[in-house]
Amino acid sequence: MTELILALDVLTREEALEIAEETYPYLDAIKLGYPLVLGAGLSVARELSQFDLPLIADFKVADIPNTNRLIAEHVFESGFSAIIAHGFAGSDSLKAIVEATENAGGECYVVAEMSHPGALEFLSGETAEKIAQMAVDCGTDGIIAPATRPERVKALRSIIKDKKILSPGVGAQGGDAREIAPLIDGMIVGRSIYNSENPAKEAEKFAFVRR
Ligand code: NUP
Repeated sequence: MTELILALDVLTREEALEIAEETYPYLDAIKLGYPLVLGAGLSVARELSQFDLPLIADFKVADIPNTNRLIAEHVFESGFSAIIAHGFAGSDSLKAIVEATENAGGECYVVAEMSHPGALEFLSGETAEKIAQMAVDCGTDGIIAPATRPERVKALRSIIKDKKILSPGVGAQGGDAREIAPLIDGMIVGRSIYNSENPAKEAEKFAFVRR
């Protein structure tokens, strides 16, 4: 079954807790990124841990190895169970995160190809495939690949095989949940759920599609 991951990109602690409270029965994980953490502080992760779901830190970490390690250690100490890194900084930078991830017993995902149109300018095609291969070689848990381009997800799957593909871009960015669900391990959905009139009902719909 494809997991449903809520991208909780609201800007305040109150909204985050409210949406999480409404939707958590339908979710397999919650992904937090800069919008919420900059708005509410990193401590919001501890507060969200009350819903007993894995928390993914989408900080797309892309620095030198030492800084990457410091960031990853801090992320895992703050209550997250997974971290998302960029791959373009190179294998030494990625290995530093993988090491910190293993020490913390967490998971690490690498962005192979992004879901928005501009991704095609730099981070797609052969580069994305090289990043996917690096994700395998460095021992990560999987990659992030675009729900907006199912044919690219299939190409990347042939490289990463049984590692996980988490895929954003469904709904607000135009990706189709039914088409992408069978190709991936986790469907990341943000605005279609948290901006809807009834987030719980919307989350339930996505939870149904992913089966
Ligand atoms: O390639 C990516 N595309 C993408 O949308 C990599 C990501 N991490 N994301 C994130 O997924 C994005 O930052 C947002 O948190 C979520 C998609 O949200 P939405 O388009 O469903 O609102």
